[in-house]
Amino acid sequence: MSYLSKLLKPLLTATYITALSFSASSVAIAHGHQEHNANQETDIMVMNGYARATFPLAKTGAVYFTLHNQSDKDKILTSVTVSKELASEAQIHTTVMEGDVMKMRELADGVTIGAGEMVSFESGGYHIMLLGLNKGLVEGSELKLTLIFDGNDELGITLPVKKDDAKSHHNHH
Ligand SMILES: [Cu+2]
Repeated sequence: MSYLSKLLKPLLTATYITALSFSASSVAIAHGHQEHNANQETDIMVMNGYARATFPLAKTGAVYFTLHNQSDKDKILTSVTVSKELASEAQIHTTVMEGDVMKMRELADGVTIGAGEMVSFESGGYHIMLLGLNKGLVEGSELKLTLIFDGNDELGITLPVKKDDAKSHHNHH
């Protein structure tokens, strides 16, 4: 073996190892991100979530989404928390008819999502009520909430703030 090839061989090997470890760490980052989105701790998938945009001085706001329980056990959404910078409190509400009047009521025991089932939180039904908003909910901004299942499983979600869509207008009778 010539002097030159003795010198080059370890250099080439070192380059090869560097390239390999670089691609391995890229894969690890991408994989970690995917796991985060799958919310494997709770087995709950949050779909079509949004908060309804309000005028700037509004003190209350509503959040809607569909929860899909992908586990084989019933799960109870027991409470929801929101950053104190955004609002003073988040409550789980339902909408009931009292005579001809639609009224909202807090569900202190939460909402059960049966094993494998989907439950929609939508205008005129279940919703998350934000109380004591500091600056209203600005269209195009984002909102972070923590959903708590069975009293201790936390699921952090980020939802867009959007204007009322045609469907929810349809429900205002
Ligand atoms: Cu409400």
